Amino acid sequence: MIRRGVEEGNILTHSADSASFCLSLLLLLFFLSVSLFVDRFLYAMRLHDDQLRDISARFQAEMKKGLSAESNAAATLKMLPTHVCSTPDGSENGEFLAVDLGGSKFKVLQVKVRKEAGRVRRSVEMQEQTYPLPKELLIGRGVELFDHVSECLKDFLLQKKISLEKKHPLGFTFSFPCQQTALNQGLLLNWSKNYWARGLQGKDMVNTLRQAISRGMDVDVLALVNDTVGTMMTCGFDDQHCEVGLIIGTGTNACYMEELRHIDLVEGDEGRMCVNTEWGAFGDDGALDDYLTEFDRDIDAASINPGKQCLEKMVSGLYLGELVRLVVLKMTKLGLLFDGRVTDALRTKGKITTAHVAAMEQYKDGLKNTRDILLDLSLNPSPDDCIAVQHVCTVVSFRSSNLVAAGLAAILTRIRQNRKLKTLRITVGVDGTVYKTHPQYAKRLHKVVRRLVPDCHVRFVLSESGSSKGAAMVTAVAQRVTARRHQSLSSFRLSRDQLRSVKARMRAGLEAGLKSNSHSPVKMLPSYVFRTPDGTECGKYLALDLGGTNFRVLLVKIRSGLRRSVRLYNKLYPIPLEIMQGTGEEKFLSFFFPSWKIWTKGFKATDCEGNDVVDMLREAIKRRNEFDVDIVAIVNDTVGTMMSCAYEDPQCEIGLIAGTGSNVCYMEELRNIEKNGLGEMQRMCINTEWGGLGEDGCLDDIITEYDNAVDRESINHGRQRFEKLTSGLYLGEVVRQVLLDLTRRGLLFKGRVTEALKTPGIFETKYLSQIESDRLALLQVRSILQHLGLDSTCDDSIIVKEVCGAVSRRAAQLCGAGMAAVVDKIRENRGLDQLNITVGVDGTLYKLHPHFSTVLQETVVALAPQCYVTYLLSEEGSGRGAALITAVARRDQVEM
Ligand code: 0WK
Ligand code: 0WK
Ligand code: BGC
Ligand code: BGC
Repeated sequence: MIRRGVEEGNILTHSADSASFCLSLLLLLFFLSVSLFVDRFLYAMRLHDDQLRDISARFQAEMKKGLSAESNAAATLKMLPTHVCSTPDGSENGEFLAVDLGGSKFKVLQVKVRKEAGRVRRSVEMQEQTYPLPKELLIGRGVELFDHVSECLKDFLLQKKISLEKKHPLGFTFSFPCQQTALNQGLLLNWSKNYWARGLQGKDMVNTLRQAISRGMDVDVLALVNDTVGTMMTCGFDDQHCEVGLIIGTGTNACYMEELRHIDLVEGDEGRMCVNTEWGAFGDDGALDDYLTEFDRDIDAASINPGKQCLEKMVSGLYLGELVRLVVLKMTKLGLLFDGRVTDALRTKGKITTAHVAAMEQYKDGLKNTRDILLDLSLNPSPDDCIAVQHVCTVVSFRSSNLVAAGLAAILTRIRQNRKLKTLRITVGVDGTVYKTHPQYAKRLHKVVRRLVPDCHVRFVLSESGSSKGAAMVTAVAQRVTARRHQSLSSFRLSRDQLRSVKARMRAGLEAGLKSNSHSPVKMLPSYVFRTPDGTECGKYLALDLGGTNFRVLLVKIRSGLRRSVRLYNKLYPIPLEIMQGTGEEKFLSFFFPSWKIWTKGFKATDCEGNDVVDMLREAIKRRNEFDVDIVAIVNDTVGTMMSCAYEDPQCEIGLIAGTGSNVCYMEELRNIEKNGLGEMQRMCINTEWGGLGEDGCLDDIITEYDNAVDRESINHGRQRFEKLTSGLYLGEVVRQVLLDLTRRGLLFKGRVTEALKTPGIFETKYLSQIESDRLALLQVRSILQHLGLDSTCDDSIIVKEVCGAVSRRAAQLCGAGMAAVVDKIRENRGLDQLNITVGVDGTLYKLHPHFSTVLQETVVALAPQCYVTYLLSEEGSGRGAALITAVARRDQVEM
């Protein structure tokens, strides 16, 4: 009663009759005098509002320092990005496991979030199990600590009869500072509280847990969450205004939703992200030195992490009891308490716990508890000793709540200023034994906060179910995003068996195409090139190179003999779209389409298909009547590329183009080519035109809805299906279709389908190469998207990069499967167990994409292990090859 009176400063109103009035007045005065005497002794711990405002201002300054990339390293408030970008939005759903490590209790939980039919609100069911955490594990080998976590997790699954076979998404609440670059990744910066397990600092805690878990359980660790973040999300489940998480427990810390544009350590400037302030370290640089007392210094010196966690050691449960003990010990040594008689117990570290402090400050039984506790310390307390010690507790715990209030005030002010609000309405989710169990802590804190930030309407919500419900929410979001994303991208992931079957289908296409009167979509066009160059070629030749990204005119000088060489001069000419899709007459000579067959890629000039292009070119040259050329050869770019490379490497018998289009040629045995009038040479180069594979539906099982959309919008609907899965003209469009779908489903670009995203051809394949380059930071991905008029967040950039990767990887694998079919056919043609062969390659996709060539080569190795394939990049383009072919043809004409 008296104590409450003192606390609230209105004692005299309670006692009506004169005698008891005098008694209570006496008691009050006695109480006050003792308290005042303690107040004087602990003057340095009694912080008034100006001091709190001063601390709050220092705190705000340090927050800014921590948010800025330049000063973060020096900042004590590490302001760690958590990659949690939104509070629960009602769509979370599913069953999740959660591990809660770092608080006073180590818990394993299962959280079921369900949307029941006909009910607006989702229900959350939780089952949990607390497991012991032997002290030696906290300071032993880190792997043993995580092995213990894994054993408890297994025990939990068995106990709760949760299937071990089923894959369980898991959210890991880990209450220590972690540097995170993603939700499912976090490097431990340092231990705190009473944890000091060896070998884990700097390690990824998600991987560490995954490695520990692997035995006999199928658990997918999807999110690493700090307990403050888990607490904010838990309270955010019921209160959308909850954007701050606060822990006052064994340790102390806070997180809040910061504007992304202020977080330098994360790319993106739209929206918000939750930042884990790790405020326990505030003061580690001396910023609180003028408020530190000798007791704080003693606590720090005796701790397992001296010099670290300055604020935490003034505030949190691991230290409050010890602070009280040190104060009481000092006062006793000074003869101010217990007549100066110090006991061993009082000298013993940890003998007064924070639970004791809470008990001593109980309204009703506080003094009695104090007496009992002091007796337990073998002390013989007088009544005023008890009052004094109780008041020491009050001063110590009051300072704690005041310091927390100062930190919170800094955070709330920053949020209000970020949002340019006059008044901020916000909820703070709280957890931790000190806040929960100390009788007056919460009230004191609320009061001081409201005094320090009157322009913030703050609601405090105690987290009833710990931080794991929140961790489950974060995991649910992660799972949903990942699942949806993976779902869209899973159709691009081809298994080894699927690739083997594509190889077999390509092989079947090659075989069928060689048949006379075949209708195989793989045209297998004879090139009439019977052998590769042998160095005897010589002469000066013109060459035209039409069909790739650039149209080139070349002059090629070939010298034979010892000083054999090929020198060429070339000039690039743009081909305006209106000519590509105008009349045939407006262009021609030696080019790279299935001559007198069909246009492919971006070409659609009229009156060409089915006509002899050599004639058309001759006509065109005649129409100009300015010069005379003798068109000797028409060569497909694959053949030109093979010849050009074969000039360097005689083993080169395959030409591959992975560029705007996609195609391959190779030296086939004449006996296998059923087409008429092909002479008695041994081999001939066949232009496969493999781009047509799938026109008969043989690829429909791997073709996705996105590919069909690209085909529908192309100028040659239903044609070149393999090409549309593998070549540069289309990959960007496939990516655009996937991004469009993900955006329409709200998984990307905040669901905003912009005109840019709807514009065919806007996502050129060159962007894939740029976006997938390992050197490119997410920021640059964002600037590419920006350039395309697509405003994106950092998560968006990650998703776009993943989509580009999935589409280009599939393209490279499919080309690899096709190439495996070709090299295995050549090997079998020649009855070889092993084939050594070189592929001449050209094309911007193969040359410029960071991973395409590697993935293609790896796929060939996997699907054609008996073929040792060397890849030779064609430096000079296929024009050189065309000139070499012309030289051979010329010489053959002369010899005939
Ligand atoms: C309960 C939460 C846990 C957090 C703890 C903090 O579930 O994640 O670490 O509160 O309070 P303490 O147990 O340290 O007092
Ligand atoms: C360069 C060759 C040309 C071929 C082109 C293919 O000289 O004949 O068509 O490569 O690559 P793209 O330019 O389509 O990427
Ligand atoms: C840790 C924080 C944690 C806090 C509360 C501190 O020691 O560094 O990560 O949130 O304790 O558990
Ligand atoms: C054409 C081929 C050419 C390939 C690479 C395809 O569209 O049909 O003839 O080799 O593109 O340029």
